[in-house]
Amino acid sequence: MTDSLMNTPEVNRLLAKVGGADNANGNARVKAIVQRVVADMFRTIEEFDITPDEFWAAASYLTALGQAGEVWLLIPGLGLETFLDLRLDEAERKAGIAGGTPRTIEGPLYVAGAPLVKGEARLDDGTEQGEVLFMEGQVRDTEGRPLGGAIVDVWHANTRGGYSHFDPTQKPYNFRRRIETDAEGRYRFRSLLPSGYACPPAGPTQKLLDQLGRHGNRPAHIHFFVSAPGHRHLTTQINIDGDTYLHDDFAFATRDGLIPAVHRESDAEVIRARGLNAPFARIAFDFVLSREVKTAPATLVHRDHAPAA
Ligand code: MBD
Ligand code: FE
Repeated sequence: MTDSLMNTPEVNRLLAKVGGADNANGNARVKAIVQRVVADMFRTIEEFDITPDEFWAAASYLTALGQAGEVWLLIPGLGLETFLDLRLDEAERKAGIAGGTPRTIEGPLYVAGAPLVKGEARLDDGTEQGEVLFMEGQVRDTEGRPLGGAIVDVWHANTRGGYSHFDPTQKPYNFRRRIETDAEGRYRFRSLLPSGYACPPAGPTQKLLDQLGRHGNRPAHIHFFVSAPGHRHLTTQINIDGDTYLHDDFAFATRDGLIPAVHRESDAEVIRARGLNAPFARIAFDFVLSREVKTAPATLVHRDHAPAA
């Protein structure tokens, strides 16, 4: 475009003023970033010849997104949360960190302060029918040494894809526990196989996804924070194999190494021995934590969470 306003003296002066480049106050990093982002918006408006009506529709959209509490939902939908993970992966590669369980995004539905139990937990409260899941494994370091006393903080959706706290029909901390590993680094829980999550169909996130020709579904998954003193905090998820959206996640969280086999146990003896009367699912999954190092960015991310109930 030959008649660009970008880089004209007038727009350059405007951008410098906007970002406070002409004053000595404020925060230098914030100033530089704001100036860049606003300049990028100017350029986008110009390049796409965005009309005032379109611009104000976007302003209304952002207002609605915040009012609906969906900022944290659109972020993974736009791949931004995955991009942050890719950057952490890259930083770890550069620092020579390798061999740990792959990370993937936290997502917006963690609640701090879930009940802490030793070794073994039941995550469902028994009020819901569904396919029983037994999941177990070991937490180890990259040398294969078991990490006893590690914390496996697990959370997942119910059989309708809803998360307690955000879904008022569930009791507090349903499908949420912190499990402390035993001396052999083992954890184990009984739960129900979750269903995938779908963005609220009438919400602003889905409204934008519609404009992009995209769905707002996630494959069924289980979230984990895994931590042990002296080791890098792991944020990850496993996917339930066989889900329609396994490789078509609106939040881009599916990764190699995070799709364990789901074994169906249909032996009548085994079913009875577990006190059940129907076939159940079984997943084995071990977590491997890397040693903490000073040369790589921290993986314990500080972000706002839903307040503990
Ligand atoms: C979820 O359960 C989730 O994990 C993400 C990333 C986004 C929306 C719902
Ligand atoms: Fe989730």
